[in-house]
Amino acid sequence: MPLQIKSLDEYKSVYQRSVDDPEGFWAEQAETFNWSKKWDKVLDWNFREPDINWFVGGKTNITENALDRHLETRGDKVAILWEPNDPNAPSKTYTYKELHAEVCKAANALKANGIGKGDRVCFYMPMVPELAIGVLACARIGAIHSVVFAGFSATALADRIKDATCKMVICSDYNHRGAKNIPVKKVVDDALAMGCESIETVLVHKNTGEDVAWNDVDKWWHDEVDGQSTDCPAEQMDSEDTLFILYTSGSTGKPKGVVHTVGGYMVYTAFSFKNVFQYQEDDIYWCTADIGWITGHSYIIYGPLLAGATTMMFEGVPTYPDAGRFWQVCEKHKVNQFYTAPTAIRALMAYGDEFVEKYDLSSLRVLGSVGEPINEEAWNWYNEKVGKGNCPIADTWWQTETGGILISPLPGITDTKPCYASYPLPGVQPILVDPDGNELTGNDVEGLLCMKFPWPSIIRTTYGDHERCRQVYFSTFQDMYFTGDGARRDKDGRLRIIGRVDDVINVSGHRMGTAEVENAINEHPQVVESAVVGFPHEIKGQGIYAYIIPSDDIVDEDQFIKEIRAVVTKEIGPIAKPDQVQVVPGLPKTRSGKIMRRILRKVASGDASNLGDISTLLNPEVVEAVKKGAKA
Ligand code: 7RM
Repeated sequence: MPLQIKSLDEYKSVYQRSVDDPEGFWAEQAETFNWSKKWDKVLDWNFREPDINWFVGGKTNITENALDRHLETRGDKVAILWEPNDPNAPSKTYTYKELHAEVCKAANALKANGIGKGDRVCFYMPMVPELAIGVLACARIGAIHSVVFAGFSATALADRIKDATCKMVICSDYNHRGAKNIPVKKVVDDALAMGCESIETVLVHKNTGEDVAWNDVDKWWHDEVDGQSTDCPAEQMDSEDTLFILYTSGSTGKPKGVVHTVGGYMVYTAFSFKNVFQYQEDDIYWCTADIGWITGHSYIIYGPLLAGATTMMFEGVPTYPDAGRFWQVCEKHKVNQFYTAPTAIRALMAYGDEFVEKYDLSSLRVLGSVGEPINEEAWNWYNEKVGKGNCPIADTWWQTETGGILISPLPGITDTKPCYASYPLPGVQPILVDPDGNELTGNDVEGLLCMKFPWPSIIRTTYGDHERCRQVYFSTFQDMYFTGDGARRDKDGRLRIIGRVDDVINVSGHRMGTAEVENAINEHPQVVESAVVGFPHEIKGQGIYAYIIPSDDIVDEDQFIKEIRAVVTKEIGPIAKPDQVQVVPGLPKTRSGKIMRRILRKVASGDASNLGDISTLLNPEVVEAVKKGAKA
C-alpha cells in the first residue's frame, strides 16, 4: 500500500523528498504494488515532444492490484456498494471476491466477442455496477476503455466512437434518472446509424427491462457474461500501455481523447486517494461523480479499489426524490468520506437547510470538492451544515489530463481556507508564470498555473494526434505542462485556483469548449456566425451565453432560441444548451478578424459599463447593438 501521510511534519519532509529525489520517492510507492516484471528505470521524460514514461519496462495489470491483491486480506470486504436511484429499492454490494469473479466473467465475455489487448471498447451507461465491472474487465485483458458520459447526444457519442475506432459499445437498455427513464440504447442505435463502421458488437445490459429495438450487432450482456468462467488470467501490460481514453473539451476543435497509461496512473490514483481522503480500513467512501468523467474513473473505480476501500456508486441524482437524498444516503450507509462538486452544493443549499438537518451525518469525517472553484458561501455551508464544523474540506484541484488530484489540503494535516486548493501533493511541482513564461516567485502573486515536473498520472498523448497534445499542453511555455488555469498564491503559500484562462468554460463542473458549442449552433441553417462565452451563474458556476448573427430577420425570436437550444442538444447534449441567446447584427472583431471575447464576456456578465478600449475594433459600431440587446 502506498504511504499515508499522518502529520504536517511528515507532509513537509515527504514533499521535500519527492522534489529532491522523485525517482526514489515514486519507486517506493510503486514497490507496494504487484509487478510481474520490475521496471528498469523509474522515469524517462521530456516535455518537449512530449515523451513521458514511468516505471519503464515494468509489467503489471491494474486489476490484479485492484482486485486479486486484496483477496487474501479483504476478500469478504465490500468493494462496491451500490445505491440505486429509487430510495425504496435495495442497495447491492460486491465483495472483493465477488467483484473479482464478476470482472473475470465479463473479461471472458469480451474475449469471446473478439476483444483483445489494445482494442477500444466504448461505454455508454448509467451508474450501475456493470459499468465498473465492464471497465475493469477491459483493464483485465488489456482492452482500452473509452467511457462516454450518458448525457451526451448520439452525435457526440458517434464522434467519440469514430475517433477511437471502437470495436464494441457497452450500454444499458434504459437509465433510471430521478423520476424518468432515459432510452440509452436508442441513443446508441442513433449513433451507429451515423456510420460507426468499426463497431462489431453492442453489448446491452438489461437495466429497466423496457422494450428496445434489436439489431444484428446487439447481444445481451447476461447472455454473454453469465455463463463465463470466474477465472481470467490478467494480461500482463507494459507500464506505458494505454489503460484508457477519456474525451475532454479544449479551447479549439472537437473534444480530444486524453490517454492514460497503466503503471503511472495506478500508482498515482492509489497514492492520492489514500492521502487526500485519509481513508481508513473500515471506512465507507462516497464520490458522487459520474464514471463518465475523470473523477469517476480515478476516485470511484481505480483509486479506491487499488487502496482496498469500500467505494459507493450512486445511480441517482441529488434532488430525487427530494433535496435530502445525498444526506439520506450518507446516513443510511454511514459514509465517512463524501466527495462532490460545488454545483451540487450550491443547488442543495438553495433548497434550504431542513433537508440536511433531517439526517444524522455524524459518520462524516472528510468532505471533498472537485470540478470548479468553490465559492466562499458554498464552502461555508458545506463546512457548517454538512460537516458540522468537524470535517476538513479537501478542495481538490485537478484535470482529466492530470489523471489524479494534484493540489489539495490533506484533511487533518494541512490547514484549510475557503476557496483554496492549497498545497501540492508530494511529487507535484506547481509553478506560476506570467504570460511570457517568467516564473513568479515568492508569495502573494497571481499567474498562469503550470507544472515543471511530471507526476506519474500525467497525460501521455491525445489519442491519434500527438501533435495536438504537444501544442495544447506543452508548447505555450517551454519545458512546462500548462494547465489552462490561472491561480494565485497567497501570502502563506496556499494556492487558489481562479479558473480557466482559455476558451473553456465550466458549467456545473462540466468542461465545455466555447468553439464546440459555437460549431453546434452553426449547424442551424439560419446562423451566419456565433460566439459563445461563459457568465457567472449562481448554481452552475458558469452559464452559457450565445451571441448569434442570423442570416435573415428573426420573426419569432422565442422559436429561434428554442431551435438553437435543440440543435446544441442534438450535437452535444443537454448539458451544453445555452442559458442565454442574444441575436446580434454583428460581433465585435479586431482588425485581424478575431472576435473580441473580452467585450462579449463583460456584456454577458452585466458589466458593460466599462468595456475598455474599443477603438482598435474593426467594427466598433456593433458594440452599442450588443450592449442594447444584452440579456444580462
Ligand atoms: C477533475 C476535473 C478540469 C478543470 C480545471 C479547472 C476546474 C477542477 C477545481 C477546478 C477550481 C478546483 N477535471 N477545476 N477542480 N477549479 N478548483 N478544485 O474537474 O478536466 O473535467 O476539468 O476544472 O478549471 O482546469 S476536468
